[in-house]
Amino acid sequence: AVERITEGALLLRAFVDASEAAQLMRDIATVLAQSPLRHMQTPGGFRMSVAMSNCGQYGWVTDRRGYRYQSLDPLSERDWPPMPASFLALAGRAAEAAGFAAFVPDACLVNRYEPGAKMSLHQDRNEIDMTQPIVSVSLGLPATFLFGGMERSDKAQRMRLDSGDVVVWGGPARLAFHGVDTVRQAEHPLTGACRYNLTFRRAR
Ligand code: MD3
Ligand code: FE
Repeated sequence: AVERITEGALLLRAFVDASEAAQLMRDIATVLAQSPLRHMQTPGGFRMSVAMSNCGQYGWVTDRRGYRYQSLDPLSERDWPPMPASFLALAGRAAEAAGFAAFVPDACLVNRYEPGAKMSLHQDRNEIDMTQPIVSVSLGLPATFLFGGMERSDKAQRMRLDSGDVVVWGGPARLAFHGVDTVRQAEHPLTGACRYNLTFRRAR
């Protein structure tokens, strides 16, 4: 089923089936064996509750110096791991279903939420070409996604994202404020006690 969240944003419920999800989890493990999850620091000096890693040509990082994309993993000082074929195929298929032809992401941020983790309202504005969509894939524990407006002070809509749900953000929605409410303790057969989110972007 496809739901329109707002102009430019489509929610593809249960877009990922169980066998594809299992393949994605194997490929996440391969990525994380090379570039482990870590709790990055915000420019203000706070430790993020979400643990992150990346794959693809560029990775999103934050530290005391700011938010940015870079081609080297600051932990390993090596390239990020390559984007697995399963990731590229899913991102392209989801973007196409939402009307974005030929989406080829050069960055994939892997977010892991343990119970208690959250992501405060923010905009994604480190990418160069804002006409390129962002594709996000949820796996494991459910979360309440917060979708605000174009101003930080706009009241946020809340929506539940379940394992297998995919959202494609483009057009006017691309610069909307968004976040994730605190993930609640539970167990999921795919991931155990956590939620993974893959966000596919065109950084450069
Ligand atoms: C709306 N991640 O990594 S994915 C992020 O569930 C991020 O981990 C959340 O926000 C997560 O930056 C939300 C959904 C999402 C991703 C990018 C967006 C929504 C977006 C960009 C613009 C508008
Ligand atoms: Fe975001």
